[in-house]
Amino acid sequence: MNAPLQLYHGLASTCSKKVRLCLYEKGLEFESHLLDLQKFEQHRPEYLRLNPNGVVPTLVHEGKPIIESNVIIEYIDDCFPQNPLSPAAPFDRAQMRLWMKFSEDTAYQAVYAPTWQKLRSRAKEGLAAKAAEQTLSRIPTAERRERWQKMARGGFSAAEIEQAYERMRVCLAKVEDALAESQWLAGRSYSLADTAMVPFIDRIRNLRPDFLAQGQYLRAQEWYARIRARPAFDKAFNFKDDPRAAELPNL
Ligand SMILES: N[C@@H](CCC(=O)N[C@@H](CS)C(=O)NCC(=O)O)C(=O)O
Repeated sequence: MNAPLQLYHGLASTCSKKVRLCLYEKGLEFESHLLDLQKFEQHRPEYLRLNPNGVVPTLVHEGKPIIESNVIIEYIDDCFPQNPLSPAAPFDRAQMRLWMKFSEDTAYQAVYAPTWQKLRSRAKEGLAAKAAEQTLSRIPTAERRERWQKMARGGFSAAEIEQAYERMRVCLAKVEDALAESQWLAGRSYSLADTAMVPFIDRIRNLRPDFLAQGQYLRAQEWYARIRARPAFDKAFNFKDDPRAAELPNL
């Protein structure tokens, strides 16, 4: 472990994609530690010492762990002045932070249930009758223990998946509306607002391509295409810079 920046992350994880996108936009090198989330590597004691919530991502900078994807991307932008990703005007910065909050409060909530459902079969070993008790006992927060317990018992209900789809439409409509004014979500340039939101729009597109078909949400689609065209996108979303990437699922 020599690089000043160490990233503990998941290949398919939206929150990890957010951080990888930020690191590549800033042109920063980092050492990768991919975790297999369906093999519950995020609950290993050595990882919990870095991230007591037992979730990815975690960035370790010069030996100090930073958790929470939105906090991490702001931290990166604060530490490394090249290619600034926060607008200069205080009002635009406030908009940027509101988008970051929305990405966590609504966009993340829109995608996690269908995402977990899709990857559930990979977790079956750890959730099988005999193993489940031990797997669940290692999960540090009640919220995640309940979620994994639900997975062990058969997954999310049709109503919960439907609620997620409703939230996806809310996200798409909000992005679409915001882009009536500008090409980017906060201010006149690409910022952490776009960085925080694009993994969720990408995931919605993956889970429900029909929501973006037939000429719907055209401004959001053009925004997504603009971000995809940036070199950082491919590096972050089709991440290959770790031998483990070949053995893990991506979405
Ligand atoms: N608020 C946290 C959420 C992190 C999170 O939920 N990470 C997911 C992957 S996107 C995870 O680690 N899931 C595995 C688990 O919950 O056991 C952040 O933004 O960093």
